[in-house]
Amino acid sequence: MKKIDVCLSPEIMHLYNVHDRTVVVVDILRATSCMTTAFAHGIDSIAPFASLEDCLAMKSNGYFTAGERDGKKVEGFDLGNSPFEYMDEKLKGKKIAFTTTNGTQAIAKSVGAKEIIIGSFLNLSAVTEFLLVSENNVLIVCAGWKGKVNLEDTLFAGAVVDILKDHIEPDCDAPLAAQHLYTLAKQDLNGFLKNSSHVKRLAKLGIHKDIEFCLTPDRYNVVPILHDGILESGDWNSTIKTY
Ligand code: 3SL
Repeated sequence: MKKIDVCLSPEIMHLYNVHDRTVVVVDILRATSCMTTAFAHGIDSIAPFASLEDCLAMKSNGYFTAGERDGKKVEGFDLGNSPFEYMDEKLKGKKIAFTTTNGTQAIAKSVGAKEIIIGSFLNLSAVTEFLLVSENNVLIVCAGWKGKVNLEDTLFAGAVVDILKDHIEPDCDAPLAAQHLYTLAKQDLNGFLKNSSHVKRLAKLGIHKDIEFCLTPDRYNVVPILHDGILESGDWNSTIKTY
């Protein structure tokens, strides 16, 4: 049977061997939810960067620059980190260079994996179908917040483990812990996360509608996949649910 593991923080990535794994990078609030939304709305590709400078430099190559630091849009960037910004018609067919506090750092730390895909509640079923069909072992990498564990990424990991439980064997206790947590939370993700650190952080910035949107399962049928350092949309983009 294939194996599934969950890395609860990018700080402990060194404990995992990713060479034989499909890594699912997840940053529910909000980086990977934005990426999923952007592909569902027709952008061409996303180049993820850990550093602000590298991201900004892509402007001269015709890229839109996008992302945040500490939740706020970076000065001089074209776009911030709200999924609603990525629904804009003018982005169709465009290339985006993207950097965020945690999400794109987690992608950088996953390099070396057999395959890297992007997960969010928005494309939960598309991701689990993708993993089911693939022969690779799986590692879900939770972006967390500056090296610390967060609830929303852990809940997504738990949802994937729960859906795949009859097909993939947990590799250690982190997948089981995530699954138990998801079982407790799944009836009301919003309510469960009410007092979580990043929900409170975003609420202080007045970003309530993003939270609700990012916690909605299965809005989109896309699976962004990293090829030579660039995220592209997989072949799963057949039935896009309209928002
Ligand atoms: O850290 C990240 O990658 C972001 O998603 C954080 S925020 O939601 O924009 O604050």
